[in-house]
Amino acid sequence: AINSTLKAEEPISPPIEIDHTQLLINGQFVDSASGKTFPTFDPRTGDVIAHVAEGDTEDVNGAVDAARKAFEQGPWPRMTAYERCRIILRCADLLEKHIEDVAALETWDNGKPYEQALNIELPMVIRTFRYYAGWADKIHGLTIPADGQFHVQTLHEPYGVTGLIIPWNFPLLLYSWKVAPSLACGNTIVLKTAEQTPLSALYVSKLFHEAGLPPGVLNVVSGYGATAGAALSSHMDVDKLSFTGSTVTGKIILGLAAKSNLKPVTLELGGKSPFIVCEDADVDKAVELAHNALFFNQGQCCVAGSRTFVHERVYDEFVEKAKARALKRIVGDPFKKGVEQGPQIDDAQFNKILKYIKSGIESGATLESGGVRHGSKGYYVQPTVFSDVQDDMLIAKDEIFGPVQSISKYKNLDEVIQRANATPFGLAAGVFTQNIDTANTLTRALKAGTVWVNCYDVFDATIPFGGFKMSGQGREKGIYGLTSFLQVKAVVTPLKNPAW
Ligand code: TXE
Repeated sequence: AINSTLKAEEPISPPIEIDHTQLLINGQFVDSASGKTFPTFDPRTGDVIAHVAEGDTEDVNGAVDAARKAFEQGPWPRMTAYERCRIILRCADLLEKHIEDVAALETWDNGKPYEQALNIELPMVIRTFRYYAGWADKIHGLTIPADGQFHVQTLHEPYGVTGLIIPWNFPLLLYSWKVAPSLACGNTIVLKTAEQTPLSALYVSKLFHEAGLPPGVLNVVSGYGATAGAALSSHMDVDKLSFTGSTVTGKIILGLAAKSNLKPVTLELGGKSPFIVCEDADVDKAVELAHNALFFNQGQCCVAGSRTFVHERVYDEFVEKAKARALKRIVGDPFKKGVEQGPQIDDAQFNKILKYIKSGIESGATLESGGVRHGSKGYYVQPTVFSDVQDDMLIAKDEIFGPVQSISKYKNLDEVIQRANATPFGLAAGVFTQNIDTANTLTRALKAGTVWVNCYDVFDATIPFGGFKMSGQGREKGIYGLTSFLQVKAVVTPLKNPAW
């Protein structure tokens, strides 16, 4: 069991005992069919935390069979919606009871600050489960006054077996955005976690079985993308896919879905989100917001405000203060109290980020702070700020997914609108102004799935989230996230006695 007496201020090494490393299929923890395992690493050191069962095609097939059986013959879609609601609520209660253990597991596997996992993310996960539990008995169709003598109604039905593929940057939060609405609608699930962070989903899915989830409803297959992920995406008996990850992988998954059974796909992909600081902005507040918009979660956020556009009138002051703020950022062991930034997820991401920093320097941006690794072990990167960033530089175009802030100067609103939209991405945008007309102009002009005005990273369970352009298809959270797990059936019945 995980040591629940863990104190945030005491870095723990080795932290905790890992209970669950096998695949979870049909309510049972089992080894992979091949018997193979893969290591998951502690990003603080690069040391192996545990060896986890490595799922592949045969395991995915078994998990899909279990999910199919649970959907066609099991109690889950047949019980009353209120009973489903209560099971999901019990899941949330159990998660709340074990919140410290789960947060510790998340930090250990991912490297995110323990305080962030405990106080921000896990409460959001619990809230998401409760939010969607509440929807379970409020899903209903319409009656439609069609032409002719017919009674016409729509039934909003679950798809059946849903395949969920999630990344490593917010393992449990993204788990909740997909698992909770899928369950509320009465679907069954095969979940493929990211190979970097398989642990917390196994722990929490086990809790959910304790809460009364019938076997086969929620199956978890750990493993790699090109094997287990591809097998799930191209499976002929998966009815719906929901994926969060890179745009490159999103395209592959859409292709696999099209080539197999044409299953519908929801995609939440990468971003290069503009954060626009207008000339009338409160600079101190804007600096703090822009800092968090970029550096939160080690910069590993799909919505990271990774293009900071600052009006020329406040530009110099902004750059000075952004640099000072980055230099103050507390980087260190994510289990220590007060730490704002832990290590990046793995050596691949670490090296990718350092390469982009090098390219920023070489292309002529001004390095204001950071620029190198932090310490000598693990995957820590110093908070890095570039100013004088030009739109054609790689650091202004590609998703870096690390603690690298890029600041550019602009002169007027039309120019910044054009530049902010000149990207294939369209996930989010931030607007910082005290002028309501400027805010209204920007919120309408920006091509992004979310625009935050004088705030950033507000992620309530009720607010729809998703991308324009190559940042994705469909929406998660809120009622939009629910409907993406439902299909509509029109039922038409002749009226025998049209007089009534
Ligand atoms: O992502 P992948 P990676 C971006 C970010 C990051 C880059 C690469 O820029 O630097 O992507 O990260 C599974 N069929 N984002 O390589 O490949 C994989 O196993 C089916 C943004 O980690 O997209 C994992 O479970 N599945 C993003 C998931 O896809 C496949 C969050 C995500 O991995 C697969 C993460 C395949 N062929 C990275 N290949 C965000 N939107 O927040 C991989 N997977």
